[in-house]
Amino acid sequence: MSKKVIVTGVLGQDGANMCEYLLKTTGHQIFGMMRRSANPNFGNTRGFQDDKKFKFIYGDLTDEINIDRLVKDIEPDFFINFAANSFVGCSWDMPLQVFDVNTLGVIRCLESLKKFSPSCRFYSAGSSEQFGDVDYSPQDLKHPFKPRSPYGASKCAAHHVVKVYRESYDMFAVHSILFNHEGTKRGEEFVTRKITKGVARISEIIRGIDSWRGRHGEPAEFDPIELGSLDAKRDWSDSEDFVKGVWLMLNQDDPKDYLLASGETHSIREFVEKAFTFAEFTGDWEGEGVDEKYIASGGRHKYVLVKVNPEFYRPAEVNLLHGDPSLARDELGWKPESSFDDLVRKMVEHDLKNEQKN
Ligand code: NDP
Ligand code: GDR
Repeated sequence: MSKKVIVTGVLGQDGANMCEYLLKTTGHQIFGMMRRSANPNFGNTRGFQDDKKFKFIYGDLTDEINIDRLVKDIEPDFFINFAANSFVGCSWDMPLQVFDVNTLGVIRCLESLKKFSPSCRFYSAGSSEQFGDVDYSPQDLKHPFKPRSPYGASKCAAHHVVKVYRESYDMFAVHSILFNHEGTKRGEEFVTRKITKGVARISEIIRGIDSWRGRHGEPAEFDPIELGSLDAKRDWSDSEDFVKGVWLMLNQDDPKDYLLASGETHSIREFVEKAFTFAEFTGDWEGEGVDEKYIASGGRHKYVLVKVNPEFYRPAEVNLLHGDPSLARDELGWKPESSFDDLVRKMVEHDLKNEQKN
């Protein structure tokens, strides 16, 4: 039977991937919530926004009148909340806004559902940032919460709130922990997309110049990719795999929190090397700390591909994240289809193609 699904954060990465997945695999009516903006970017929704089963709705998690009205009017069967201020890096600059959206926003959704659609199944997007300064690896659901940023703290608070509503009001509400997940819809300020966009830009410039091919000509001129911590390690997966896992969680008999991760960890440095490899460049790291650079090897010129800019260091860093997805594998039958190499290759190829079109 056709169900009604509200997906928040539809213009973002996961919201768009979830809508796309549900439109492909279910006959459900999907309501994609976007907030009002003067110049919205529909890049992530273009592939499905004209589907008859899809409808945009305006909503903002900071406005309870708005959430109440939407829930009352639609009476959703599923409410999948991907909306958030999701950028850890800016959360020190706007901690109140981060808590307003990421924590109070979750309370607003739960309150509306409790009042107007109590049997609706609610998903809240938890984060590996909740583990923060980790005690052991790989992290599982028993790992204590030790957040290192206002963002991480806001997601810990949301985690407790969801549990309280589940236990107090018998609601189907889950807040499952997602480790980093990326893809071609990823925002450009996140490190993976920043790297793959940078690789595509630099690759196009260098390849457009004869000197790289060993002929004559001036060296290419370009700005290197500027990064902060190169040694931080993350457990990266593909967002398209994760939305399938979230949908499985929402279709269990009983509400329960899970953890989605690849089970592997890689440093930013490794991501850089891999991304350049897929654009057919190799390089060597030279220097240390803020003077460290990634220099292209094998060409006629000593091109600096990446350099460190301390502006991108964080007030407190999460140095290592490495998740244990075995519970989701054993109980949901979920496992990621994309490997680390698949993910990096897909993002680089996508950005190279876009760069060539420009
Ligand atoms: P994005 O930043 O790509 O998308 C977040 C979306 O939320 C955006 O479309 C944004 O709108 C919307 N939004 C922000 N504030 C509000 C608000 N006040 N009201 C309504 N909508 C709002 O994030 P992702 O898709 O990557 O992440 C989805 C969720 O998963 C987030 O909750 C994130 O914290 C969490 N998460 C993500 C992980 C990842 O690696 N991607 C890992 C762990 C958790 P606009 O487009 O207008 O800016
Ligand atoms: P993260 O993702 O903070 O893990 O949060 P991000 O890609 O921003 O950072 C990952 C790591 O890379 C280091 N880094 C840089 N990061 C950015 N953005 N820009 C840089 O130039 C740069 N240089 C190095 C960071 O310091 C960090 O260690 C993501 C988000 O999707 C959250 O919403 C989500 O909850 C977590 O993943 C799990």
